[in-house]
Amino acid sequence: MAPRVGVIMGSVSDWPVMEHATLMLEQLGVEFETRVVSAHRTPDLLFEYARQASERGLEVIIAGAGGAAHLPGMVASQTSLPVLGVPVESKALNGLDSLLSIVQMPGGVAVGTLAIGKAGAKNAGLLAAQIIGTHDQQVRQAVDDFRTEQTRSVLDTPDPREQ
Ligand code: RP5
Repeated sequence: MAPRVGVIMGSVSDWPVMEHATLMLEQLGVEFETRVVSAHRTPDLLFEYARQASERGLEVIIAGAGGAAHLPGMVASQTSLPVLGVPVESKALNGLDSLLSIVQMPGGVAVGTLAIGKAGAKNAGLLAAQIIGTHDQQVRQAVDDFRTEQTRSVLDTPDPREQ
């Protein structure tokens, strides 16, 4: 099946975080591709990837980056597909720099910014599936089933000492 979600990241060093987006997509049965695309080190590739994304059949792009995290915003400038930005923890500032770089977009070019790190990557996968679920009943059902199971697992172990 052709990928429906592009999971891209500024460096291979982002993979341990961004992998959590792909694990969620896998769990929900959404096809995806993964690529290293750097705003600073491979700017031509960034433009090519973003401009071709829609015609290649992608429906959502998840972009993770750390530090001076320009990748999500620059991708969003080149495509009207929804772009979900994941701030990756940086060594110097723990990801606060990444978060602010991604979230503070100028009005008129939208990036949906998630939480810093693993939770953000996981939720980016989930949100991508929810976006696709607006027009794909099977994916919507997979999201609903995931949430039902999540609720059940919390209710089944109400005592934290029994975890
Ligand atoms: C960013 O710089 C990447 O997204 C990564 O989070 C950060 C550090 O990259 P490496 O020096 O580890 O390749 O562009």
